Amino acid sequence: MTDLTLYSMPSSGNSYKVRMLLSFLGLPYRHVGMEYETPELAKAHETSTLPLGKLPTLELADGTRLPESNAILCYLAEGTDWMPTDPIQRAKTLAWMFWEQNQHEGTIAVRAALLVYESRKHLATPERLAELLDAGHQRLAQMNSHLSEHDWIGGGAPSVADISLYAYTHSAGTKGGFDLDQFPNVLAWLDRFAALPNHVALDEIPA
Ligand SMILES: N[C@@H](CCC(=O)N[C@@H](CS)C(=O)NCC(=O)O)C(=O)O
Repeated sequence: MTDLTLYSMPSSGNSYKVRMLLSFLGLPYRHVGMEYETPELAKAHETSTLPLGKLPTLELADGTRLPESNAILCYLAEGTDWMPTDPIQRAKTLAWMFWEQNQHEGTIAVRAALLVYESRKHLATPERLAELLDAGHQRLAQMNSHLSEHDWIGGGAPSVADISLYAYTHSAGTKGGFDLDQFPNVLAWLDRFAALPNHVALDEIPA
């Protein structure tokens, strides 16, 4: 029996972030998977299972449900090596996580979603794809520049900021059509991250 239940979308990077940290921390959890446009997700909306109407949502032992991937990462990482205690380091780590949501996800994940999900394909006009390609490459260039001086996004050690940014960057080439070869520091960081003990792949879903 486990205290944690994760409502998550198997194909989504936001849900992947939480599955990744739960694995790094060795925390057992019950996984409730819901894909786009499935009866399970429709039911979750009808019954208001998801506080902000989105996945991932983490349910704690007392029934509290936490939404927002990066907020869940912060909750789980509290008191562990994944969240810096020094206020400046912590603020820098959080800054990258806010940037992930307001700059990175909206370009890199959105372009991949337009190409991958059937229901979004009608929105994938050549103009929109070109605009997102350019914007995504700019975001990757920012990461590449930062990673020329740091091994990890938050600085000297892996943190929740790395988990947050890894989720959609690792598949930016394969799903989003971005040219990662232009960004060698990003590629080296992806390899470093994937070599961490207990790293899980996107499709490694608990039974
Ligand atoms: N900012 C949120 C985004 C959550 C989000 O948009 N989740 C999508 C999957 S990536 C979802 O739940 N879609 C299902 C729906 O909207 O019905 C987070 O980081 O958790």
